[in-house]
Amino acid sequence: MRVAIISVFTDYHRKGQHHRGGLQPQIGPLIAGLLPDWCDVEIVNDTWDDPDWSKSYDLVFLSCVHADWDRARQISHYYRRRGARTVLGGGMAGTYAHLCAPYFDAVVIGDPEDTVQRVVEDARDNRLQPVYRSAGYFADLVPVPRIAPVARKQVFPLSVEATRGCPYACDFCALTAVGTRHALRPVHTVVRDILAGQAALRDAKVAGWKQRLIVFYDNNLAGNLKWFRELCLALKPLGVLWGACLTFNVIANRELLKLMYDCGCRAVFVGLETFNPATLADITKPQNNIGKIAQAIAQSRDEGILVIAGLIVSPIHDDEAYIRSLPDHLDACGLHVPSFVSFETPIPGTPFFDRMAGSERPMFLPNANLYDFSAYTLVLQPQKAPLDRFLKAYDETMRHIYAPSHRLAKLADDLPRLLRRGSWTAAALDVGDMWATRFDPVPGRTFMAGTDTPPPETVPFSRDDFDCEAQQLDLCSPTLVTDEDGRVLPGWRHHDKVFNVNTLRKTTVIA
Ligand code: B12
Ligand code: SF4
Repeated sequence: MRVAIISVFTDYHRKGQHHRGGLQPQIGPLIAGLLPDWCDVEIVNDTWDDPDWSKSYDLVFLSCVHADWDRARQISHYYRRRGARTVLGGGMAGTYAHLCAPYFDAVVIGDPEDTVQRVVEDARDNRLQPVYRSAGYFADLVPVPRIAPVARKQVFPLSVEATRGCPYACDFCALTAVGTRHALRPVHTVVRDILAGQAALRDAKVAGWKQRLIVFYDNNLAGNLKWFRELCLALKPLGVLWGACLTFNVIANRELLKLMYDCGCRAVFVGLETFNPATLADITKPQNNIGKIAQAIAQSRDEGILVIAGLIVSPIHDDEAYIRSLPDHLDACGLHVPSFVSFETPIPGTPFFDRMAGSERPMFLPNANLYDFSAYTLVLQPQKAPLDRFLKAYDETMRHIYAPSHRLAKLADDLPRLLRRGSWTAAALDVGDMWATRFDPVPGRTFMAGTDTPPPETVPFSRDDFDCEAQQLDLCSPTLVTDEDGRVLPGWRHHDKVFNVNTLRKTTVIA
């Protein structure tokens, strides 16, 4: 059976470019590892390459974030017309299965470990079901991911996922939409995957330094500190260097930073989010502490670990003055340049989305399309500034933060500290990050939902691909989330939780 696993992507900078940065979607290698030998498997990361439109498949698995869903349903239609059956999984599929069902032969709700095998067998036996629901996380079913097929299409090919979910429940996070859960894999199975990954990369003749550099793809690798310490100690004898996403409390803990460096950590991504206490209180992120950001960044760098961080701008609590003060805050805390400053975005299904949708006053901008929910287009009406002034302040501040001179100033501050500690890898990552991180929007971008530049990516349909004009119009028109008054359309008001804390079979699995 010819099977494709496609991670769908639309460029949120609206240039229609591929994203060939350090982070690449890992659902392909994971599903490929779950598929039986009788499947002829192809992994397509749309981030890196377009799908091969000349090919046909028997079964296509698709994965997408919300903003890429229109492209996912178009790709689904394209391959269905060429004989494939298609299956969507991921957060949008799990929470809005009723909206997804018309465009895919099947929808998977939840984890792939206990569903993919059933899907593929049912597809082979011509009895594919419309919905597959995972019964929970089965750590013992997690396969060694098949990274070899995408090894040459990732800057850092040794990618590992050691946990699932996150113990926190930040109000705006896509994980909170599917339901808070946190599961840990026995550490020895994580080591198994690293060794197997290194062997696969050796066979694929991938450069030696890439075989030592691990990117952990967990949402929060240090959600359980006891387990995290155990993992660090297990990594030490492997002589690997690694980076991961984790939370602020970790970089605020100097002893832990020392252990992490000693065990190979060289870079962490932390969602610093905001310098505005009102926004921090609103997003329910108690692990962040604005007063300690400067100290945490300084001690991380002094211990040889590069902090890469993202910020959000809140349309609810931030005003023009705050947005314009961001460069000063960033310089004062020593971060200087974040990897992104995006708009706090109510991803459909999150508590934040429900709160905004439930407001008596329309909180959203009119005619917001689902593709606008990428976090790089404003979808909410600013509450503390007129819309045009809010967006002007954002645009001007972004130009300031990402100016070449500012990026160089960051390096001038970081590199001596990192190199004093002998952390050459962190220094090199910093240089690479500052080279790649920039703000140069395409002409005509408004950053405003309903009027912003549409995604230029296309699927090469022909007229024969549609039964009628109505079908073509439906598939080729963007999916609206709000009406002309900025109210959320009825289809978006109802959504499901994938994981219910009260009914979870297993939330934590420890060795
Ligand atoms: C790689 C990555 C990216 C890449 C590629 C994204 C892409 N579109 O392909 C880049 C760097 C481009 C990116 C950008 C952004 N990202 Co991003 N990214 C990730 C990251 C780190 C890894 C994804 C991954 O491979 N995970 C491992 C795989 C195995 O798991 P998974 O994809 O989560 O899927 C699980 C389930 O959903 C399910 N599943 C998923 N698909 C399918 C399909 C089938 C068939 C089945 C059966 C199951 C299934 O199985 C998995 C296990 O349960 C995640 C965080 C994370 N750890 O997951 C964030 C994450 C996906 N990103 C997120 C965000 C917010 C962003 C940004 C807005 C950040 C920013 N401000 O810049 C942007 C914009 C994204 C956009 N297009 O709108 C959010 C979710 C967004 C959403 N709408 O759902 C996440 C979850 C981070 C977070 N905790 O907030 N990102
Ligand atoms: S800590 Fe990060 S991953 Fe966890 S719920 Fe909050 S935003 Fe999401």
